[in-house]
Amino acid sequence: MRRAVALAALGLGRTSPNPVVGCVVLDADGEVAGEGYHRQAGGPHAEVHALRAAGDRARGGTAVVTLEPCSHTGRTGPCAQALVDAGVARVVYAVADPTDQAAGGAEALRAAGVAVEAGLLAAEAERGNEAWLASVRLGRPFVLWKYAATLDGRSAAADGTSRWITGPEARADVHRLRAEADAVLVGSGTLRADDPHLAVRHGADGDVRQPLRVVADTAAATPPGARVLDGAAPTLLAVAPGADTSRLADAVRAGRAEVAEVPRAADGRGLDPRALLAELHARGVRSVLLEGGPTLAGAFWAAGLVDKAVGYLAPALLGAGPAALLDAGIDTVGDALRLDVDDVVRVGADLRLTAYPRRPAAAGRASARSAAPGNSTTERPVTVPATEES
Ligand code: AOF
Ligand code: ZN
Repeated sequence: MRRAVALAALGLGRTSPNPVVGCVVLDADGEVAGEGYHRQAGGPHAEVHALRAAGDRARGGTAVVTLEPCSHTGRTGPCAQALVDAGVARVVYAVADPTDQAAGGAEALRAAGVAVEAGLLAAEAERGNEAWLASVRLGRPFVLWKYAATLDGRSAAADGTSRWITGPEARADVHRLRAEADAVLVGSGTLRADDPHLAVRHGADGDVRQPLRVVADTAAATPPGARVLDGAAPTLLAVAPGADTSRLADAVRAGRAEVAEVPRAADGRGLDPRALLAELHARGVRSVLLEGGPTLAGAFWAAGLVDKAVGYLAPALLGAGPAALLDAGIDTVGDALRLDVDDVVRVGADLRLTAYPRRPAAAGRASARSAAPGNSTTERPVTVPATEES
């Protein structure tokens, strides 16, 4: 199962709106006969890849899958039936399928005489599929807030400069987060200050799937020359209803950006974060990397819409300049948003801290908790390995 979870992770960022799934088929002697993972939505499911690789050796064997095999005919046939047809004697899966559409695979397998076991390494498999599981349970994309700050919590200096607070290793790590996300989101303030590109750097093999670049651009003020409008990756500009989009017309006409109207927040400041997530969800986005800036992040935290936080902390001090997070609707320390630290590692000269909100969104709180198992059940010690992460 651990191998199946690792296989599933190879699909991160490529399978939306579908889950990441890994599968290992063992032959009747318990030897690995075939492996597979879900590579892209609409393509064969993990079980089908693994069964194909195993061929006749699947007969009398065991299929180990990170997610309950599906029982529906969607874009591909039911995996439960494919497992039965291949003569698999036993199926071990980690996490039950939470969708109405595909659930019921375990029952179908049992009815066909296959031995079925559920829950093996469920916490690890849940973690590996946390974005998709949360999106199914919450009905909106999973939101990962990423920030970089100095040890005194500042993301820019007093003069507004913010480039390269963290080192190259941390920045490379951010590209990994981007590649795993369906969409990368920034506010118009960050766009104006940093003119970020938001695309994923191509690796040596050039095999990279670009996330949707999204700008919360309330007033449609993105300059025509902004780097996000370069066509290197799809771009969505979310604007308030009735905003004057004439500045964006050229980019839209050239197919370098799309514009979507999203309702304003109730307080009139910026767009409604929940409505923005709904717009993205409707476009197939199941995970969002919220990259900044502090105002937009504050609005998401205030709305209880952040599911996970990754902070890159540089061993540097500024003493003045904006904080990594601005107004999140908190006036008194008793109302502080508390998080549970999942892990802390060194990344180059910097620290990377991963944490889950202890009290997630009021709506769907229980679901959000169960989507992040480390958050509730498994307390993990905080360790800071001396070795650098590559
Ligand atoms: C996958 N990959 O490896 C498994 C899935 O859109 P469809 O017809 O491919 O069906 C998608 C559903 O099938 C998905 O939401 C999940 O419930 C189930 N299992 N899906 O994309 C896989 N095993
Ligand atoms: Zn399937």
